[in-house]
Amino acid sequence: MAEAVVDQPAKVVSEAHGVDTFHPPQKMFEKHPSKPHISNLEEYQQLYKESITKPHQFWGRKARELLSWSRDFQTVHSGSFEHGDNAWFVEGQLNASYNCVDRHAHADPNRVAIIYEADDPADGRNVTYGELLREVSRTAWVLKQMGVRKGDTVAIYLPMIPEAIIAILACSRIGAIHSVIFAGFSSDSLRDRVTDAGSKVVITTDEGKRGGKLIGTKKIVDDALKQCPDVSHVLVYKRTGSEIPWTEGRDYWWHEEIEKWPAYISPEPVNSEDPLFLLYTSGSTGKPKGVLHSTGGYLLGCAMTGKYVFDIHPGDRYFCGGDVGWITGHSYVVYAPLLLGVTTVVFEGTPAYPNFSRYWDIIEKHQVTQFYVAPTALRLLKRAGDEHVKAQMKHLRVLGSVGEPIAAEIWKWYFEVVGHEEAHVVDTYWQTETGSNVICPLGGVTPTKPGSASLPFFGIEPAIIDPVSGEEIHGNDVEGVLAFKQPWPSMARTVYGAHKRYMDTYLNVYKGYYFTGDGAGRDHEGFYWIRGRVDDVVNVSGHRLSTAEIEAALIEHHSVAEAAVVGVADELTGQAVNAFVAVKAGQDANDALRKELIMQVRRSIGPFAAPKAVYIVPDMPKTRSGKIMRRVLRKILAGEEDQLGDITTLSDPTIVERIIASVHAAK
Ligand code: 6R9
Repeated sequence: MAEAVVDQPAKVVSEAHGVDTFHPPQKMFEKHPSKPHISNLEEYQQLYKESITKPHQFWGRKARELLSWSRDFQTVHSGSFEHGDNAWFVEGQLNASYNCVDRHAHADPNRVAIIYEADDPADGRNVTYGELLREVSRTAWVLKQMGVRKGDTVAIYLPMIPEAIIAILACSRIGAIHSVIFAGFSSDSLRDRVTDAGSKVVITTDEGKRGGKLIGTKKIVDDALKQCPDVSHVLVYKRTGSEIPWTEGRDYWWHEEIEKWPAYISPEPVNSEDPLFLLYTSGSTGKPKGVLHSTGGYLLGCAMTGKYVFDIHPGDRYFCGGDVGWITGHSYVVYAPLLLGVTTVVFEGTPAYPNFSRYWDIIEKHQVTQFYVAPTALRLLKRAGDEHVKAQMKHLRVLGSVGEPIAAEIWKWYFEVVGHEEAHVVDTYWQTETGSNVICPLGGVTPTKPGSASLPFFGIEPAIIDPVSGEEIHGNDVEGVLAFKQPWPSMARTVYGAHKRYMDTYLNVYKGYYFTGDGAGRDHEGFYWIRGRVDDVVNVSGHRLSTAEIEAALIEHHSVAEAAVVGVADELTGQAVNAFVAVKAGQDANDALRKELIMQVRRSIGPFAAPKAVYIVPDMPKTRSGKIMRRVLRKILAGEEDQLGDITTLSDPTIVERIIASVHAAK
């Protein structure tokens, strides 16, 4: 049992550093169906040590324990960072859809695999593992009949409906590579991704439904395909039944096609290193990169983190609010829960529709045990007010956070107001390229500090590097950029068609390391604090400041809803801090508030970090996945409003004009 942890009080204040340490709450253990997979921090440390010093032994054992292989492997790992040729479970063969579906369908066909929570709370349905096997098989047949072969890429442009999972698994069933494109992307972005991947088949819906609004997905596909002559087939799932344009001989209805085929197709065994999927992600410059993940290593990363970070146990109902169009949706809506044979919630809507209680109502209704979301959503919901959080949500054991640093204030709100201090908050740091969580607490095990992603996951050996000298900085209480010293199974293998770009972005920056692109600190206890992308670092009079840290200070002010900080060139200090702030409803935006905010940062971090200017704006320029595009803010301040670059990925491109107007009014 987890006595060592359970006996701790829920919260201990480390006075010397002024940071609170939280232990997994006692109540979490009381409502637990059994107990966490790992008993205590010491057991984590032992296993962690084994994963670093004997990775072959550790990963070989875990790969056999958590995945089913149609052919066993002899070589656990080969290759190196230097050569960019890492390979895992080399001789092994397996099939992703078999691991996600068949194993559980055989054991218990009536177990619910997917809870589909539709945009309209009155709609939705459940899909059992037995049904999932039949649906995936039929769809796999359809793809095959359309000419899709092992190693081909299939573009999936679908909203958050069960068919997105079915399409993903149907690809993997026949050894095809899925390339999911977030269904909020414009037709131009879709075109670029379909072309780069060379996809000949596109899967979409007639329309999507989100937050009560209709999205013309098929129309966007049609626009994109005007410039994709190689696409031969479009498979269209009927979601709303609206009239849509149709191209005979190219477009096919999902429901008509699947009827023609048997409910079973045998899974195609693939080599462990065969690609499973491509996912496009934006770099700091240039065109989006098609990050490629291979099969065995990626699946193991998902299963391992699902099990240990989220404490997944049989019978759990797991709800990740991420979209399948992003890596969070791939790993934690689809693969982790299904590999472990539990129920995953697929939510089509938004947290604000029909009202701000939507997430909490879903969690209550389906007795969700683990919830995983980005801080941006939590900020929105906190701003909306605690009165929307009426649900008890008493089955929740783990509350995850992902995608950006979570400010202590938001962390505490998540823990207290959402979790009633009965669930363990896990702030998970990772990237599209890492495949699965890399720095993260283990649910029910690791003590946490609000704002710290805590300790490395198994097999991850972090290094803090001095960006100026390029040397690793050893010891604790250090700051620098974050890199990893040894390969891990779920790391991306290449950038599709651009291996040199892969090498230059991740492996050639610091020889012998994988470079994350993030700044990080390691505190006196070895806990990691992610400071944000290194391109968001501001250097003021030789003080290296994290924009995230200043933002966290600003957000502590009771009037502030969201804050974004950028560095602008300054004659005197090299760079100066400029802050953009969106205030809560009903708060006045005036000079007094600006002064208070500057004081807030001075108080919280130090006078050197004080913003030189504070702009109060109606909202932030955010990508559809909720990340603030600071590049846009920097350009506006530099007076380069005509050189904003690609802003089509903003969730609301019209916000830019309004921000420009606010900045001009203030100047
Ligand atoms: C999973 C995901 C990756 C970047 C990453 C970092 C930021 C992600 C974070 C976090 C602080 C966390 N990031 N998780 N920063 N704390 N818990 O978001 O993948 O879209 O590729 O973004 O997101 O900057 O480098 P991706």
